[in-house]
Amino acid sequence: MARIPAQPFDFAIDPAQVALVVIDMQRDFVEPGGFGASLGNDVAPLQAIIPTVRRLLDGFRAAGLPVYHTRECHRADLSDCPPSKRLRGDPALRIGDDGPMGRILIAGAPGAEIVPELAPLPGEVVIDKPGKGAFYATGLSEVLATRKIRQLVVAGVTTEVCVQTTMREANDRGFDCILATDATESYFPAFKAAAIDMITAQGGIVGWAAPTDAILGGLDG
Ligand code: C5J
Repeated sequence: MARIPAQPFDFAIDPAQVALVVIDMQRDFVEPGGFGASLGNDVAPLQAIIPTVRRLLDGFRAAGLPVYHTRECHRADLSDCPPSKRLRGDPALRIGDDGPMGRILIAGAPGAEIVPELAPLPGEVVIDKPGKGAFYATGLSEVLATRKIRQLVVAGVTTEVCVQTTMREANDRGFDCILATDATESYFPAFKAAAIDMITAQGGIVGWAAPTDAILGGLDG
């Protein structure tokens, strides 16, 4: 088992039990002209992590290790999008409304697709999730159990929303999680920093954090 230098202390990565989970690198969150940008967010920092997320993906693929992708999206009839979710945010542009890249966060809409640079390869599992966490109302637990995965490297957007929620869900289910700090991003730099602090505080109450190079070095080791 290789040791990855990480916060709050080294992470012992076990290639037999580890998987990469890439959260919601979807056009509507990341690309100019998408949902996130339409709400007035600067998407440039999210776009900037695409090459780093790609390096993580390529490292896991080259090592023959499992990779999972998630997409935040809903059924066309919105039966899986409760008012507690749909009615939050800007009333001018809500989940299910017609947006610049099709209906906002509806399965099958162009904006709900993963950015082409990070497109899943044939055979890679894509988890469509109606919640912020990747475990809520999805088959992710079962998929990971089938492969006997116990450790997750986590990347994607946004750090303090879907990434952090997924790490908390995973930790409660017994997974050791490490966040790739330069392969995750937020529209709000202070929220990203705070999320990393919250994850790693108190002896790693939610998990670990390390840059991509350190994680890939652990795969090599
Ligand atoms: C948000 C996400 N921020 N993927 N979604 O609404 O973090």
